[in-house]
Amino acid sequence: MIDLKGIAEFLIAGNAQKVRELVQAAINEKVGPKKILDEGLISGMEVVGTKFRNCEIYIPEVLVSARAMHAGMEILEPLLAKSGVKSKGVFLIGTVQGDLHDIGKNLVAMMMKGAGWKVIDLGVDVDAERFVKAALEERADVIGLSALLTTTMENMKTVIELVKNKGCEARIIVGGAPLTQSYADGIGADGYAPNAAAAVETVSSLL
Ligand code: B1M
Repeated sequence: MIDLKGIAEFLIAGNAQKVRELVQAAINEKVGPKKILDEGLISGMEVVGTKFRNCEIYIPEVLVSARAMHAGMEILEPLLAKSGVKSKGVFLIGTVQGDLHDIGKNLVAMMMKGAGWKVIDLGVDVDAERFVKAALEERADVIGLSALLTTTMENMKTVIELVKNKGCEARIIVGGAPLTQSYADGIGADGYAPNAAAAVETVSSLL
């Protein structure tokens, strides 16, 4: 009996070992990788996102669930690639130039991956040229900019301007502790999200 619900439940509980075992068992039983992804891993990560947004769980629990998600994805990813399953789109993310904070950015990346996006993480201290070059090369649908410092959040505007000047059509979402919706509007971002769960919703609403 294939236990896709169990995969979701163990992912929510952050049990990477069990997620790995159940994903492998489902593959052995010839369940399609897309079905395992949607009804097991993504379904579990959606619950994690909702609980996080409602403050029923906190960052450590999300990180543990994300680790369980990775454990399942490690097995599934090659099969998904082989079966030609399409991701929801390409999401490029990085922390802007001068800023080394990456915990929040990593959470957003994990949640987006959990929601079925191909995520390209450029890391920290990423300048505008690198964002644009990568967005064009990878044909990014959405670029995510993270900043934790009041001094570096200004660098988001530089990225947004360069993206537009270079004719890159990717939409841009911004986030990070010092950001607000009105700041995001002021610098011409397409979207703003106050947390990682909201980022998934905002990105989906942009396309
Ligand atoms: Co730094 N730091 N820090 N720091 N640090 C802050 C941000 C600060 C508020 C602390 C303080 O003074 N109270 C302050 C900023 C003040 C300001 O600008 N007004 C500060 C400072 C000043 C500094 C240094 C300048 C300190 C120094 O050297 N004198 C220095 C700067 C280094 C640099 O970046 N160039 C520095 C260094 C560091 C460490 C390296 C030690 C470490 C970072 C480690 C790492 O990230 N790998 C660090 C840490 C850990 C913090 C605090 C304590 C925690 C940040 C964090 O990870 N929060 C922070 C104080 C605080 O916030 N309490 C602080 C948890 C994380 C999950 O939240 O990143 O906000 P957050 O992400 C959230 C949302 O904001 C949102 O979703 C996430 C999850 O829900 N989000 C997005 C984030 N990115 C998003 C992108 C999106 C959407 C949503 O779309 C793309």
